Amino acid sequence: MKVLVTGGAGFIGSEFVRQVVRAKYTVVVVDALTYAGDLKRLDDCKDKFRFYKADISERRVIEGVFKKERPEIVINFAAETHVDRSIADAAPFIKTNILGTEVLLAVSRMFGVKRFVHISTDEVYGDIARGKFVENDPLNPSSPYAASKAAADLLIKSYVRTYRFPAIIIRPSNNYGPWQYPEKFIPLSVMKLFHNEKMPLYADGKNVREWLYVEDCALGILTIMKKGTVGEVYNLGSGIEKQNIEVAKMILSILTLPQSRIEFVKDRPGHDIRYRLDSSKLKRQIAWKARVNLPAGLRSTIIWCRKHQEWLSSKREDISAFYKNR
Ligand code: NAD
Ligand code: TDX
Repeated sequence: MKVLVTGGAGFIGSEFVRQVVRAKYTVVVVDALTYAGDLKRLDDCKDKFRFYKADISERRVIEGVFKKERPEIVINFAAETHVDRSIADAAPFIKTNILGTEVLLAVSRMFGVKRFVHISTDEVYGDIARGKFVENDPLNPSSPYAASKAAADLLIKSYVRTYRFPAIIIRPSNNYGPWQYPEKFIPLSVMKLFHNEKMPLYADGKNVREWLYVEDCALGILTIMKKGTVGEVYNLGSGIEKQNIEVAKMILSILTLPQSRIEFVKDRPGHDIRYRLDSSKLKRQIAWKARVNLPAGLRSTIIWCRKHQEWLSSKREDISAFYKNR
């Protein structure tokens, strides 16, 4: 089977590419290589896939790739992904996450793709003070990022209903692990600590996220790609929920640094209080379960960050330029 992976040079996409190559699929990667994309993530399997530097919102270019490659499965990771950037400027989020998804849907339909797997997010539901979100809960996004992801989900649902288009939507919770772009909370904090800076915690640090190790997430996606039912939505969460301040303290303890290295900073506007997914549908239907616990995942992420300080540092200028201009 030939799989076309968009956003394969990104954080989760690259881990998925490694796993799908290992599973002996023929793999084609499409990625625009934005600030967040980096082919270095795929150095260890670079001769195992064909690569196209292309923007998913450019219909003619995407048609050209499909004409040449004729993929049977399409899996869409490509997106603008940082909530803070979407608050500063929503336009690229609309272009890639909504228009880009529409182009992929239209072209996949035109070429008779057998299975279209879209990577959505837990953020489409908004936040939840108590309990867990199930797949048919209403979408109630808080940030422009989450709104653009929710729009894509609705478009896909309309394709399923109108054209019987064979799509599956997956909604993962917060990922962390090797190769995450260090604008996101965990690698940003580790990188700052390495540079003798403080880790910035928004507000009082009490916001809650459900943390999923990237290898577990990619394996979950691969399993759903193989065994999932078309037309369905699957939540993909670890069940490991923690306040940001608890995560911060765990990182400091691994690095044997004092809690005075935490700095409370101005909150993100519209900051979602708590995310939590009910992933029992996935466990019931497909038998997937997260394997990596948070202490072990954080430890290996920090070891990875130490080994890849040069890569992390190469992104520092871009990240401080963004946060300076906020
Ligand atoms: P990332 O920002 O690390 O990577 C995104 C990739 O998409 C990059 O390689 C980038 O170059 C590429 N890209 C961006 N715009 C493009 C375009 N117009 N055309 C082609 N390629 C383009 O993101 P990630 O963290 O790996 O997230 C992957 C997917 O998973 C996204 O759809 C995101 O919404 C979703 N998701 C992420 C998380 C998380 O915690 N990281 C959680 C839930 C869902
Ligand atoms: O400097 C920071 N300080 C801080 O306290 C940053 C960057 C974040 N935070 C907080 C905000 C969140 O409560 O940490 C938590 C995690 O923040 P992010 O890493 O920005 O992730 P989040 O906003 O939760 O969104 C992530 O998970 C869902 C991904 O970036 C999305 O792409 C995914 O859909």
